[in-house]
Amino acid sequence: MSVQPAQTEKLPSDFLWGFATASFQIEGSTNADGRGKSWWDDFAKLPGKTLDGRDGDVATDSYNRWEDDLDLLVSYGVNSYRFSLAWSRIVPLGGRNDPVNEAGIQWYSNLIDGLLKRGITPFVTLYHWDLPQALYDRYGGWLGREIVEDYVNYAKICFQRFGDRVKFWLTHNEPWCVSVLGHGRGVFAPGRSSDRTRSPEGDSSTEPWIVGHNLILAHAHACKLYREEFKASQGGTIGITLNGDMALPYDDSPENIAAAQHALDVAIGWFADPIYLGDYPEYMKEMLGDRLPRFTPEERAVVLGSSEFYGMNTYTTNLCKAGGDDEFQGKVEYTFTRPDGTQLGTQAHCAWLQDYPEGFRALLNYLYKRYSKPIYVTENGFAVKDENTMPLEQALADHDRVQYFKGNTAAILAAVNEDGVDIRSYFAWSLLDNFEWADGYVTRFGLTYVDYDTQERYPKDSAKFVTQWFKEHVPSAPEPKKDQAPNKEPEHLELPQANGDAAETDSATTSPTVETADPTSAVKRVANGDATTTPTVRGRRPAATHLAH
Ligand code: GBH
Repeated sequence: MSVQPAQTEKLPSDFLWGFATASFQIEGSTNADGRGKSWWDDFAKLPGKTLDGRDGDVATDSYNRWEDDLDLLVSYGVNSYRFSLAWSRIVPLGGRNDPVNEAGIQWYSNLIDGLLKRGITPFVTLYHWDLPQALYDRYGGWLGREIVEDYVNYAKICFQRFGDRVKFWLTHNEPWCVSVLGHGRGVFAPGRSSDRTRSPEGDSSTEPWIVGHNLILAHAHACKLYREEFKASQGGTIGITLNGDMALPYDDSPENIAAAQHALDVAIGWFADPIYLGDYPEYMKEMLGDRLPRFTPEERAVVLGSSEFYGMNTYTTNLCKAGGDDEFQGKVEYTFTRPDGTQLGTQAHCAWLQDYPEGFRALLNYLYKRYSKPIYVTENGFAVKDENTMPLEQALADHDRVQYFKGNTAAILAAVNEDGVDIRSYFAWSLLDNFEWADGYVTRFGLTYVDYDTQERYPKDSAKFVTQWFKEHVPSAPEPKKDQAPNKEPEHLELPQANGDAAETDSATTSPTVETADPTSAVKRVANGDATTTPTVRGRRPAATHLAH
């Protein structure tokens, strides 16, 4: 104990860290084992919907390569992995009276067992944007109130079949995106919009708000079911994860200070205020009038307090100026250019993303103060400019992404230890380069490079940075007394990730020996046994592991 570094330099020992993915972005095999269509299957194939004209039929082929992917996670030494379930693999037609697909359930069951066997805690999203196509055909998907019952039925099947092993549940990923990008801007499936050059149908002035309302109700009823029927016996936790970037006023003018709050109200408060505080933000009610659905007292009772934690996906910070007529940004204009002409941070490949760790720390504080919930950071990541056109060696030396994670890990540490924010997880987006929705495969968010011609995976420098950083900052769980070797220095100890769950699988099974997928061998471990630390690990401490002020 006494040789531990000062407590302020560490995160709690039960801190979950790892990488995140989503079913449609990695699985491919869209026709395998009875999977039903999702609305992204055909949408991606329509002309002009993805930048490179490519779709999700193969993606990173993770439906076939899942064991390699899990071994990659082991080579990284993570203690958790966030992934999503494809609703249409489990209930191919989606509805509450439709057949259940045992082959789809089996595939996820194997994945979950594979994680536990490797000592990795599964963190599971029920819905990451891949709605069963049949539900859209039947009643317009999230536009129809019936979706609440169908979603709850699907959630129930997942709790019944996986809840013995899954203790961390996310209902939805980023409902703002489903509402706005799917039904307002029309850039994501189902592509609805008032813009008739984009879509033959849709009403951007009403549909996003209806969709958002139904997403909130579906989430809330799934949480209610979990708490009433599963939580006591299964002992897990459930919540929603919201996208949302920090909003700072462009300058000191009162209208721009107000604008930054309006931006937060629509980006985050739209969903978070009803769920954690009981109603939509006043600003949204004013802006939208009767286009914004209202909660009945019965609905409010289910919605308020439904999420047990704050699930946080965040990428950047916007400078906010009052004005414009974009309701999806709260009638606020975003810029990265400061009044003096300088840029807020390093520009990513996507126009909407610059690196600004101070904003990440500010947002952690804002959310903790406003919603008073433990925060699970479920996504955070960066796409290096033009990485897709670089030769492999150059792409692997992803300096800008390393800088991004250096800044944001330091921000996490400061928020926990200096600001007192209760943060319980960090998942970097993403384990792999993958299908980046409307960007196709052009924009790469992976900390592992994927060569789409061969499906080979190559760890980027950022993967080495992040894994090393968390190994140094999340203390290993205390070793049981009898096993304690008196002369070992704490930093040499690497215990298998002990989350209790692993014990539920057959511990007599021979642990697979993992040939590390990392050609540099910076991190190399043996699954579920005594982890080995290669000398290179200790020799490769990155410079900026502590807050640089
Ligand atoms: C996440 O969304 C997703 O969960 C994940 O699937 C995705 O791969 C990852 O990010 C990387 O993009 O109004 O058109 O300018 C990120 C949240 C919110 C980021 C909307 C882009 C502005 C889009 N996104 N935001 S637009």
